[in-house]
Parts: sequence; structure tokens; C-alpha cells
Amino acid sequence: MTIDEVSRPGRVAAPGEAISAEELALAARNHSLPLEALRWEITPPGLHYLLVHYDIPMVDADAWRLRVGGLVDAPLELDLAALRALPARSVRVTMECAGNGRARLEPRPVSQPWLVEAVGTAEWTGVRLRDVLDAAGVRPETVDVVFTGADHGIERGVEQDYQRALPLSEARRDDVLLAYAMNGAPLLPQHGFPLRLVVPGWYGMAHVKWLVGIEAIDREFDGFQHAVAYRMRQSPDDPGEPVTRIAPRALLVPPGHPDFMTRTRIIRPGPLTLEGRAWSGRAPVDRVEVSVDGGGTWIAADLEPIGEHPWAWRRFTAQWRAEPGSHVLTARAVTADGEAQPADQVWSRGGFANNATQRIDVLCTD
Ligand SMILES: Nc1nc2c(c(=O)[nH]1)N[C@H]1C(S)=C(S)[C@@H](COP(=O)(O)O)O[C@H]1N2
Ligand SMILES: [Mo]
Repeated sequence: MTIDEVSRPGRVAAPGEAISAEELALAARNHSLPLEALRWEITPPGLHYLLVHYDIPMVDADAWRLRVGGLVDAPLELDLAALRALPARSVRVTMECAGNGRARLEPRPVSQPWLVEAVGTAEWTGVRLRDVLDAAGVRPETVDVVFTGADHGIERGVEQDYQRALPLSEARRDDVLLAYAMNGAPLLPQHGFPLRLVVPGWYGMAHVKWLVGIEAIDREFDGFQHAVAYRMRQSPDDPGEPVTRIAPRALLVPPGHPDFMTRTRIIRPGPLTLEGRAWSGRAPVDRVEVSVDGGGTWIAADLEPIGEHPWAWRRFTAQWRAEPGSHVLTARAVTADGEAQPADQVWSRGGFANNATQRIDVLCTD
């Protein structure tokens, strides 16, 4: 075999082409949030979604170092003790994979086949990225700051370390963290032990795990995960806009109890409180609407106020008197800028940012 046979270009499935064993293998490694776990404000350990492009590296915490270099006055080499000695800060963040919603697209881009649940919320603790950039003396001519993970692989024929960058202004935001703890405990191996970047409001790909390097550069970063992946392309030669901030989304906790195979929900007739969570990395969510007839008619949900955690999802509830029969439940978030979740898919070749509304089949019976 050759590398080109092993590592093929991205492609879109043929009409009606089923999800392949390769996609199943990815889906079994990278799990989503079980929707019932939307009940928790902070996602319990192990239920946060997971996305790993290559392998989870086994990092020896004692030997590990973070190297900060490039356009800086004083290159740094920091161990965990040095990072923990800096002022600590916690931020509650809802993180979502940019590919969430991909498996529902028609035609379907062939990749990790997420439905709607590639999301989770955690309390991240660490040091401000800005404090570390200031300690290194990042020069003003810096354009992008590049983050390198300890993981390594091949993607569409290109061998690489996982790397993503942020513009300097974004990297210097008050709430961007180098996090060594998740929900008060050291990061788990799969979530980036011993250190990861956390960029509130951005899709998951920006939050580089297993961080080993930070480099200030004088140009826009053109690595694979920027120039090739994570762009909203309509065709292979479309340059596309980069994928950055999380589009608004509301998800309902499926009510009642499920059928094992179809996941159809069974509920009894009578009054019922529907609940869910809504978030956006763009303008804040202003309101959530719920529909029990597949988006034909909408009712306003009660939405928790923003409170102290502007980057975390917010709970909403709606009252419903269920009548016997079949129903399709859905919800949509609308931001303060008037951006509403669409009923129709948002299509791109990579299958990014498809925030089309959820659909839950419900059978109401005695
Ligand atoms: N080093 C590294 N960082 C990474 C990734 C990766 O494969 N390698 N995956 C990214 C993507 S695409 C997502 S969606 C998030 C997922 O974070 P989680 O697994 O902690 O939920 O991590 C991001 N950070
Ligand atoms: Mo992702």
C-alpha cells in the first residue's frame, strides 16, 4: 500500500450511501454527550463529548515542558509547577465540535459522523494565556500565535502535529486559558493532560489538547487545520471562510423513556415540562422557542438569565399538555443579533457548523 491509498482526500458520500465501517470506527472512539446528560449544568466526568484526530498521547508529567518561542523577547520553558505557581483562573465553557450535525447532512461529508450531541460543559482551571504571553514578551509585530499538541498523525496525505493558531488579539482575550484542570481535577488523558488551550466561544478545534508549544509568528498561520481543514467550502476549489465561533443551538432533553433500537420516546398523556440547554459563541442567546409539531408552530420557552457564566449553556423549560398520538419535538435558539437556528441544513464540504434544529420523535400513549 502507498500513503495515498491509506490517507485519501476528503469526500462526500454518494446519495443514499450508508455510514461505513471506517466512520463507525471513528464514532466509537469519539463519543458524544448522551442527550439526557443535558440535565447537568456541568457535564459529569466521562459524559463530555470527545474528539481526537489521531491517538491520545501518553504524557509523562515530570518530563513534560511547555515551550514558548518565536517572536518573543524571552523564550520560556515551563513545567507544570511553574504554571501552577501563576495566578489561577476558572472559566465555565460550553464546547462543541465544529462537525456537530455532520451526519444529518445530505449529501453527507465522510468524516466523524456526529448527529447533534457533540457538546459538553466544563469548568476549566488554569492560567491566562495572556499572562504567559506577557512573561515571554510577545513582540508587537506578531500576527498569529500557533499552538502545537503532542499528538501526531496523517490527514488527507499530510503528516503533521496537531496545530491550530489564534490571531494575537484573540489570544490576548481575558478568558482564554491554558487549562490544567477540568471540573477541579487534573485533565483526563483524553481531554488533553497535562495542559490544553481553552478559547471560550470557539468551536472545539481551537482548544488544542496535549499542548507542548506556543509560537508567535509574523504572518497568518497556514497549517493544515487552517488552510485545508475547518473552512466553509461549497466545492473543493472554494477557498471558503475559516470556521471560528460556535453557531447558536438549542437541544431538548428527550422526554419520557426511549425505545432501545429506534430511540423513539414514549410518553403518557397529560402535562409535561420540556427542558433543554441553549448556547452560542456568537451573540448571546436571546430566546428559545419550542415546537411539538416539527416546527409548524412555536411557543416561547423560559430561558435562564445569563448570570455569571457567559460562555456556558443556559437551561430552558416549556410546559406542554401531551395528547395521544405521534409528535415531533424541536427547539430553536435565537441570538441577540437575530441569528436564528435554521430548520434547513447548513451545508459545507467538511460538514461544519450545521446547526439545523433537532428532531425528536415522540409517541404519546396510555
Ligand atoms: N492536540 C489536539 N487537540 C485537539 C484535537 C486533537 O485531535 N488534537 N481535537 C480538537 C477538536 S476537533 C475538538 S472538537 C476538541 C474536543 O475536545 P474534547 O475531546 O476535550 O471534548 O479538541 C480539539 N483539540
Ligand atoms: Mo471537532
